[in-house]
Formats: sequence, structure tokens, C-alpha cells
Amino acid sequence: MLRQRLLRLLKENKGEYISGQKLSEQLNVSRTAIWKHINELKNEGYQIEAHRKMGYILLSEPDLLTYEEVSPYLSTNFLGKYYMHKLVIDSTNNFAKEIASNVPDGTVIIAEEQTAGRGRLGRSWISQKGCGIWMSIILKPNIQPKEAINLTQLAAISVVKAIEEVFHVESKIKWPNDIILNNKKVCGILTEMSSEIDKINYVIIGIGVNVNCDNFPEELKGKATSLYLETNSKVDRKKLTASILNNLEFYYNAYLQKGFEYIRPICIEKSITIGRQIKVIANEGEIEGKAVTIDNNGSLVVETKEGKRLSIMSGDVSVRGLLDY
Ligand code: BTX
Repeated sequence: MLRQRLLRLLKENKGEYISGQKLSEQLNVSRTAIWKHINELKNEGYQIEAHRKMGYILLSEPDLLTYEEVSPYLSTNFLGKYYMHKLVIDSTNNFAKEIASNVPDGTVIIAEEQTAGRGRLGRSWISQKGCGIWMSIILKPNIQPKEAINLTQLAAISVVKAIEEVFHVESKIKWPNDIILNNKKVCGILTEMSSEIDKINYVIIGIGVNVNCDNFPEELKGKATSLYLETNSKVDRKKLTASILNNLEFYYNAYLQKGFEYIRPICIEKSITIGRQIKVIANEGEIEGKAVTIDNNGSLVVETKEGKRLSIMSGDVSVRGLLDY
């Protein structure tokens, strides 16, 4: 695409003038076509100056999670090769569901703002404009539907690893789907699936990370946080997005080849749940006890007051001393 090639040239020469003549020769299009695309880029927030004799100079890029802005940091083979970026959407998971059957494995949908971001069990997810990473990843793994719960944990360790890699900050996982930083929620994961009895059609992993958000509604103030609020500095959303996808592809491949056992130690090491008193609202009803470990299938093992050990495959977990419990 001309636009992408033009942007690549401008980025390679960032801070230096590149003449309209040179651009038109290298891209094999007219100078008018270049000028038209430059204007489009400017409208999208690229700061580009034009000088009659010297040509064009790229001074800065917008803080947007477009493919052009994220891909320089991406090292994946299939995740994010098909990538869609929206300025506003109701929910990236909703949109992913609509298109999942017709797009390739590893498709990524990212929005700058969600007007109806969803959490689990019909809850809502606040997704303010330009301050977070609101994305859905469509996967089509050849695994049993009951194993899909492992994918939430894969996503969780990928987010934790990415935060560590990019910002050197340690976050923890509240099993199975929340990322906790300094006792508050910095990220949530919503995994949804379409399947037949023994075959997955697709899985959608929705990841919401509060990156540079500096304000939450009153009722969330004690529970929600962002990387910005915890580190006191604005964070590069592009690098973090790419790092989450890079890590996710790595752990996903490892999981498909070696099974859950490969990632189990990381899930345990990064867990904020294990060793603590918890309450789980599960299919089996309400269970209280101590979280002991995560087993080879990815289930949470809970020991009740009566000394009974139960394996929980999924459920809504509250951890004593965390997030108002
Ligand atoms: P959850 O059900 O575990 O968490 C939802 C609860 O978290 C809410 O009821 C509220 O108390 C709190 N909450 C809401 N918004 C935020 C926020 N921004 N930060 C911290 N706490 C919050 C977690 O569900 C799963 C969230 C997945 C979000 C992604 S974003 C991309 C994709 N699209 C979509 O609609 N959902 C997913």
C-alpha cells in the first residue's frame, strides 16, 4: 500500500527532510499523489512539515495503536498479521464475534475507545478514549473446548511479562483473568468462544489494559488503577501492545506444543491468589477456602475448611484483602 510505504520512508528519515522528488521516484507515483497522502497523514495526527525546496519532514507520530505504529515493535509470525484499528467501537469482542468466521487465525482488533466495553458476567468495562489498550485477538486452536480456559491464563501471563519487559514493573494475576498492580486492577481479560461438542470454531481473547488513564469513576477509584497512576510516568502504548502480542504468540505456541505444564510454573509464580483465603462463585455454588495451587489442567485447587480439596475450572474469585473483599 502506498500510504504504508510512504509512512515507512518518512519514519526512516524522521527529523530529516526528504524531497517530494525523491519520494515520488522511490514510490513510483506522482508528486500530487504524495501530497494527497501527506495531507491525510496530517489529518490523522502525524506532524509533518512541508518546505518548498527541501520537501517533507516527519516531526512526530500520533499516539494511536494503528498497524503502522505498532508493527515496528512486533516480532510475531501470525498474531496481528491481520490487524484492524478503530477509533470508536462498542466492544472489540462484539466486533470480533461478527467477523471471526471470515478472518484468519491471529486477527487482532484494537480500538482507541469502547462505548460498551464488556467484562465478565454482563459487567461493563470502562474503556476511555486513547488511554488504554482495548483489543481482541481471534484464535482458532485445534484443542478441546474444555481446554480453552487455559487461553485466559496464557493471555494473563503475556500481559504480566509484557509489563515487566517494557516497564520493569511486577504485576500479579488474580486467577484466572485479572492483572493486579499494587492491589488494584490494571487489566482484565474476557475470553469468549464458539464451539461444537469437540471442536473450537474460534476463541476471542479480549484484553483491556489501563495504560495512561488518569481518572476512574468514583465507584472504581479504590479498585482500578493504570500503569500511569502507579509509575507516575506516561507509558508507550505502542510498545506495550506489541510486547503483549509477542509474548502471547510465544506462550501460545509453547502451550500448543508442550501443553499447560509448560506455562503452569509461570502461572503459579505470578499468582496473587495462591496461598490466600478466597471465595469462589462457581458452577458448583459458592466455595470458601484457601487457594493451594494451580493444577496441570489450569484449574485452581482450593482447600475448604473441612479439608476437602476441590479443583475449580472457572468462576468468579474474590481474594481476601484484595479489591474490597
Ligand atoms: P470483570 O468482570 O472481571 O471485571 C469487570 C469489573 O471490573 C466491573 O464490574 C468493574 O467493577 C471493574 N472495572 C470496569 N472497568 C474497569 C477498568 N477499566 N479497570 C479496572 N476495573 C474496571 C474483566 O471483567 C474483563 C474485561 C475485558 C475488557 C476487554 S477490553 C477489549 C475487549 N472488549 C470488550 O468489550 N471487553 C474486552
